[in-house]
Amino acid sequence: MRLNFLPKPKELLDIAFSKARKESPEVNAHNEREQIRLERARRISQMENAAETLGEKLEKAVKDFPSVDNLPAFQKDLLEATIEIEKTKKALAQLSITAKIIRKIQKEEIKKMRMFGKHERKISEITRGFFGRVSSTVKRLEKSIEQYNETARRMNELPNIKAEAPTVILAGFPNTGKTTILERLTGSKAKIASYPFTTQKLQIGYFEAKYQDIQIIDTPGLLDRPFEERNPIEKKAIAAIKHLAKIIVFVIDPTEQCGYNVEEQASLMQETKKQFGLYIIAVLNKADIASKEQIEEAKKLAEKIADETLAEGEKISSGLKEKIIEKLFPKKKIDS
Ligand SMILES: Nc1nc2c(ncn2[C@@H]2O[C@H](COP(=O)(O)OP(=O)(O)OP(=O)(O)O)[C@@H](O)[C@H]2O)c(=O)[nH]1
Ligand SMILES: [Mg+2]
Repeated sequence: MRLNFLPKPKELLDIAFSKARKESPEVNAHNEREQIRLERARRISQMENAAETLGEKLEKAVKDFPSVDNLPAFQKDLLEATIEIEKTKKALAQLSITAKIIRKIQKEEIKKMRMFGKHERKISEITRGFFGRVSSTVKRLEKSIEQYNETARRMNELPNIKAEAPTVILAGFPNTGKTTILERLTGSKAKIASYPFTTQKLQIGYFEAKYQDIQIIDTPGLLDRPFEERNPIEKKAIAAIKHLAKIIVFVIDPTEQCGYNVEEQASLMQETKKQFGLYIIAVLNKADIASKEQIEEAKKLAEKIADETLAEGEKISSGLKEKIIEKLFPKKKIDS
C-alpha cells in the first residue's frame, strides 16, 4: 500500500478555508434582520465545513498509517534503521489530538455565534476568532507533519520482500558470481528492489519448492566486505536480514579473479558466520575455469568454516538447489 503525504499546515489551512468559503458564498437579503440571520448561518456553516475538512484529513492520515508494531520483523527493522519510531508515534498522536481540538473549537465558536452573533461586527469578530484559533492550532503541526511525511516516504520505499518465505542470503566478495548464482538458481533475471538506506539495490529472485516460493536475496554492498567497515545503518540492515534468512550461501572464487585471495575470502566467510550464526553453504564458483589445485585449496579452507562445501561453475551443477531444499525442508524420520 502506498501512503499519501500530508500537505504542510499552511496548505492544509488554505484547502479547508477556501473550500468552506466556496461552499457558503456571500448572501444578500432584503432587510437587515434577514441579512444578519443569513450571515450568521453562513458563517456557522463555514466553521463546520472547515473544521470537518481539517478533522477528516488529519484523522484519515492517522487511520491510514499501518501500525509499525504489526509490520513483519524484517520490515520493522529496516524502518527502524532510518526513522525514529517513537517520534512517528508522537507525531500521529499529535495529529489525532489536533483533530479533536479543532472540533472542540468549532463547537465553542458556534455556540458563541448563536449566543452573541446579533449584529454584523460581532459575527465577523467571532468568525475571525474561529479561523485564528484553528490556524494557530494547525500551524503547530509543522514538525509532526514533517515527521509523518518522512516516515510515509520511508515506508513507501521498503523493499517488497516476502517476510514469510523461506529465505537464502547470498554473500561473498564482489565479482565472485553471486548474481550469476542467483540467476542460475531462479532461472531468471533477478528482480531489483529498492533498498531504503543506501544507493544499493537488493536483488531478489524466487524458485518454487514444496509449493512454496523460496526467496533468494543478493545484497550488493552489504555482505561483500569486512564487517568493521559497516556504518550504523548498515549494521541495522544486517540485523534485519538476520530475521529473514535461514541459510547463507557464501560464494568463493577459487581462481581469485575477483581480486581477493582465498584466505581473504575464507576470512570474510568466517566473519559472516559469526555475524549471522546461520547454516552456511560455501559454493566454490567458477569451477569450469579453476584448476584442480585451486579448487582443492579453496575447499580445504572452506570446509573448516562452512557446514557444506560445493563446487560449481558454468555448465557444472553442484546440486546447490537440492541442498537448499533439503536444508529448508528436512525429511522427517518415519518411525516404523
Ligand atoms: N567462467 C565462469 N565465470 C563466471 C561464473 N560465475 C560468474 N562468472 C563471471 O564472473 C563475473 C562476476 O559475476 P557476478 O555474478 O556479476 O558476480 P557478483 O558476485 O554478483 O558481483 P558483484 O555484483 O559485483 O558483487 C561475471 O563476469 C560472470 O560472468 C562461472 O561459474 N564461471
Ligand atoms: Mg552482483
